[in-house]
Amino acid sequence: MPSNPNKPLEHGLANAALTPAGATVSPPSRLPGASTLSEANASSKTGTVAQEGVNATIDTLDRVRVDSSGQVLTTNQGVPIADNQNSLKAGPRGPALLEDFILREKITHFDHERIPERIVHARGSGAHGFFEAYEPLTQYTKAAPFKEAGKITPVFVRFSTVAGERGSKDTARDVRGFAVKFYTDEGNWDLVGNNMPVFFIQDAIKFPDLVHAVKPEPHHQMPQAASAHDTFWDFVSLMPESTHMLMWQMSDRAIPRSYRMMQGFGVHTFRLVNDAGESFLVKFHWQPKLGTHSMVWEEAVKISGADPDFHRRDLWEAIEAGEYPEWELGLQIFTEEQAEQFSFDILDATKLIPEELVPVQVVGRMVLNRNPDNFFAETEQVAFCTAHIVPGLDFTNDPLLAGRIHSYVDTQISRLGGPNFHELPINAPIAQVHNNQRDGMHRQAIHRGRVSYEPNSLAGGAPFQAGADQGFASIARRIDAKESADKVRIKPEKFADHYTQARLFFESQTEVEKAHIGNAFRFELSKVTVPAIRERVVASLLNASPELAARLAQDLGMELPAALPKALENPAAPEIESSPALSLLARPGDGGIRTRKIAILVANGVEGASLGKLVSALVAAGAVPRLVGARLGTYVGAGGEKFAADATMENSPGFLFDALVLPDGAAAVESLSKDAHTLEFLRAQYWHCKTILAFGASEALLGEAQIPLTLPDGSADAGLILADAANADAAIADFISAMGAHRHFGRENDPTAA
Ligand code: HDD
Repeated sequence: MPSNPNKPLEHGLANAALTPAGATVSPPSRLPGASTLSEANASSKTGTVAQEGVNATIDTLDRVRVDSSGQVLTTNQGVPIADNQNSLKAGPRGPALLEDFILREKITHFDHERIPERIVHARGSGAHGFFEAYEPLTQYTKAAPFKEAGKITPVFVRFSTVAGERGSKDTARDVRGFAVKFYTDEGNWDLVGNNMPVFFIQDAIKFPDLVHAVKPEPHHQMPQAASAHDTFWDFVSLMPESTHMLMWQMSDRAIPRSYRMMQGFGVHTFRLVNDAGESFLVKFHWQPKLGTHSMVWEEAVKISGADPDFHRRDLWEAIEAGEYPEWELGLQIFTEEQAEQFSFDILDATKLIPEELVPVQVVGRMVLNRNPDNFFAETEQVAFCTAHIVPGLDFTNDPLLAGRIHSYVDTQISRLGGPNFHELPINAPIAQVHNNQRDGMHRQAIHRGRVSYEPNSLAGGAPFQAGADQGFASIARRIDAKESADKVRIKPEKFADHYTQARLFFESQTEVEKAHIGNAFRFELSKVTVPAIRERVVASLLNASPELAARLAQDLGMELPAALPKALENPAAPEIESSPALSLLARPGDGGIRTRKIAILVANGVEGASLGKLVSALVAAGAVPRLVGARLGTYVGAGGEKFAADATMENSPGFLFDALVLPDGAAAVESLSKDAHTLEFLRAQYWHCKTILAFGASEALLGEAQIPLTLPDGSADAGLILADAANADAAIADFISAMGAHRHFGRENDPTAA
């Protein structure tokens, strides 16, 4: 089969002539006479009202999809292969022959199947979807996705960790990448953000240093996907501007429960530009519909062993199940004049704009509704570049952004093997591409005619400049209203305030979150082998939070050092001291349990009636119950009912589930109690603060696992529900509502802090 199934049609040939007998050729998605890749993808595919389950992006990939079902095996030249088992040899026991072009093509291709992994964000997962605008935003921007209510723009999104290599675990303590490619009618717009709204450094010139510090140490390539080592903390302790970001990175944001349950941020201040050429400053926020939820650290560590693909699997399974993850896009729109009044500089990526100063205005939603067909072709080859913006958007002078505008295009050239990476199907815009750029490695487009320059008369002057009305035009602005524009290597004054917002973040957390931040610093610094580095970190933190620094000094068994000298002794007074929106727990979602995974332990003799009711209630609430036994196969209940186990306690340990149900039935409880996995399962659920429902006789298992029935302060544990046959309905309802609270942190018991 030809690799392009539409080839015969493009050339006006009858299908039958080049198609193996019985095979069908899909209709051409490529327009006859089209001269570039993107012309195949008419933008009329957008602009309709969002339809759940329909995704305009993927239609455009039809021309490159290969369906080999029922087809004959061929070489890359389309030559049918008679034998794929034996290489060509001089006799059955003779030497293999150089002539064997089939063997050589296969091996040669295989030898080159890997491309360099991303220098950062190598580990990631992607999905297709769409963005839908709620209202026209034309008063602020002429950008295509915001032109009218109901406007649909296809997107491809890639989530990632930063430090680990391509095959590393998903649940590392790390920042998560949140990169969105909008295939707009007027070209591709890449919003390449993270799940945290600030960054470690203020100037791109420090990025290679930051990355070299956090990556495995160069002499022995350890540790993998972890910041808990000397070089990272050495660097950041010498860069106090990183303090605010360190607070975020040590918070539970760095161990999200799911990609579907984390926020995304564009980080930098960007510009919106309207038709009249007026510009407004803007920050981008993605808010997950499921709320923001995280793991606890010990759970993340264990999951990384039991299922290193935990987040990848979670995203994939949710989309396959039709539980499409959804985020709302929020904008903080503000003016230059407002920005000048702020106590911080909006060009400084280590600062955020508290929602109390500029509220977040929700302008649309993004739904991810299709998994990629092929990981390499889509998720690996997708190339995000901060330089990819469209008319209606513009940059600011953020010096971190400036470096990024260069870096992403540059890195794709080496990662994807040349300057034509925009022609890869996943990267090709749905807007048409017409320019005089030619040739280069792996060029796909076949340009017609002899003109590849401008101005020209031989092609009637085409392609023409669009002009400022239609085309992208950088807005004209004075470089700096206040100062002369001397060439300098200095920072604006407010950049030197490294601690005010670090304090704001810490003070905005709940007590539980503060404790987790402290634990995370303690863990990381306890892995640092050079005491002077630990001291420097604590000395720096003292400027942000004496409470945190004092706790750390105690936990690390060291004297509280003197505070690190500050770059700016008297920064401008902050507008606010606390911003509740910065707490992860401030966005619980709707309290529902959709897509939550629940383990129901089973053994022979389980009491079936309560389990039947439970499963129906969980499924009705959108949750995913799984029967977990000591082995796979069928178990027989007390009433003779049959239950098939979906998983075993060995292959799916307790920490992979959001909640646990222990069944009733004396015989079942007895056999479960004899299996050490049961008690491990139960303890993991309990100490990771998850909801547990124990039916009837299974209460005995709680005792065996030494699970306290009340919280350490003596109060009732809302996440531990005991049920008997009489109150089963009420208990199931309590279980579902307790699970909606996600975690029951009152159980936490930190020996060092005690
Ligand atoms: Fe970056 C990848 C996000 C600063 C240079 N970055 C990359 C990805 C994300 C971010 C999400 C993965 C994209 C994908 O899934 O393919 N990076 C950020 C954010 C930053 C940031 C939110 C700060 C606000 N990055 C940053 C700087 C530089 C880079 C300052 C260089 C000067 N980033 C890169 C890169 C990567 C990258 C080397 C590696 C792979 C790639 O671009 O495609 O160019």
